[in-house]
Amino acid sequence: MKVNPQYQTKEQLLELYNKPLLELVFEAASIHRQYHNPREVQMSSLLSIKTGGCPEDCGYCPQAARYHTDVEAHKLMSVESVIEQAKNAKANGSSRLCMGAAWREVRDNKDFDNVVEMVQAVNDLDMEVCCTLGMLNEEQAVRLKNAGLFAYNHNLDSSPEFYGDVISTREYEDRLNTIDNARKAGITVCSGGIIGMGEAVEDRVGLLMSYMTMETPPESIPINALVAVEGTPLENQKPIEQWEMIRMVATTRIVFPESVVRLSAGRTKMNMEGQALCFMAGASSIFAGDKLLTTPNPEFNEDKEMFDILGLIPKAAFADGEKPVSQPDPIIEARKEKEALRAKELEEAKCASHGFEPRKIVVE
Ligand code: SAM
Ligand code: DTB
Ligand code: SF4
Repeated sequence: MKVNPQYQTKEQLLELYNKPLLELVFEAASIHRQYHNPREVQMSSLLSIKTGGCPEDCGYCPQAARYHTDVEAHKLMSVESVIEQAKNAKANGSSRLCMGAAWREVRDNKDFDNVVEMVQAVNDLDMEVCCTLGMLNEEQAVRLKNAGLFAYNHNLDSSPEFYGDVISTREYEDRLNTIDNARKAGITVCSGGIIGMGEAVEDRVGLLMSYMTMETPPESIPINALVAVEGTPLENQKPIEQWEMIRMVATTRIVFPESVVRLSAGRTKMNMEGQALCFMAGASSIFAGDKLLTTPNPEFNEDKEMFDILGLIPKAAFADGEKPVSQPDPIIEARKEKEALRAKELEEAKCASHGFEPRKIVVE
C-alpha cells in the first residue's frame, strides 16, 4: 500500500496532523510496524561535492551566491576525495551516500562526467548512491542510472501555494519535471520538504498532497526542520517546536506506509526523547555524520549512543531494492580513448624528435 486510502483530502490530512499527539504517534507506530522493521534505521551520509556560489534564490539556503553567509564556495571535489569520504562514512555505519551540488541544474560538461565517475565509484563500494544536483533532464538521468545511481533527491520543499514565498528562480512545475525524469530513468525518488519557514500547517499537508497525486510517491521522504542560517532571508525564523517535527513525521508515515521517512535537517536542535518519538512515529532514516551539506549535524558517536539507548540498528545497504549494475559510460569512455590516443601521439612525436618535447596543445 503506497498511499493510505483512508486519507485522501486536505481536510482529512489536516485533521490527522492535528490529532492528539499521542494518538497520532500510536496510529503512525502501528502502521510503521506493518511495513517496516521498527528497529532498523538507515544511516545516510551527506557530502557537499560542490559548495556555494549557486545562482538560485531559495530563501533558506546558505549556498545561494546572492546571500552573504559564512559558506565558502568550492569547486567540484575530485573523484579520489569523494571515495575517501565515502569509505569513512561506510566505516562509521552509513549504508548510503548522498552527494549534493549547489547547482541550479546539471549541465553536460566535464563536471557532470566526473559526477558520473563518482557515482560508479561509490556504487562499487556497495553503498546506496544518491545525488542532489538540481534540475535534471531525461538523458542526464539515464546516464546517472547507468552509472549505478540508486536515488535522486529533489525536494518540493512545501506546498505549491507557499513555494513562491521562498523561491522565485525556479517553478514548482520544474521540480515536478525533474522528479519525473529521475523516475522515468528507473531511479528511486527521494523528495520531501522543510518545516519552520513560516508556512501554515495547511502548507505542510499541502506538500504531502503533492506526493499523493503522483503516480508513484517517493520511496524516501525527507522531513527537514529549517536550519536558520545568518545571512539568508529566513535567518530570523523562530525555531519550530520538536512536537511539530514529530507530527510531520507521523502524518507522513501514515499517509505513505511504504516510503522511508527521513528525519533530516534540524536534529541538533532536538533532544534524544524528541528523536525517539520520531522513530516511534515511523522515521526510519537519518543523515549521519557531523555535517549536513554546510551546517552541523550530530556526530557519529552521539548517534551510536542514541542507537544503543533506543535499541536501534543501522539498516544494511540495498535492503529495499537491488544494487544497480554500473555500466561503462560512453561519453567518458570516448574521452578516455581520445586522451590515450593523444598521449600515444605525444610519445611517438617525442621519439621521432629524439627526446625533444613537442609543444603541448591543451584541448578544452
Ligand atoms: N542545489 C540542489 C537543489 O536545490 O535541488 C541540491 C542541493 S539543496 C541544498 C538540497 C535541499 O536541501 C533543498 O531542496 C532543501 O530542501 C534542503 N535545504 C537547504 N538548505 C536548508 C536549510 N537551511 N534548512 C533545511 N533544509 C535545507
Ligand atoms: C534533504 O532533504 N536534506 C538534506 C539533503 N536532502 C540533501 C540537505 C539539508 C541541508 C541543510 C543545510 C545545509 O547543511 O547546507
Ligand atoms: Fe542552490 Fe539548491 Fe541552495 Fe537552491 S537549495 S540555492 S538550488 S544549492
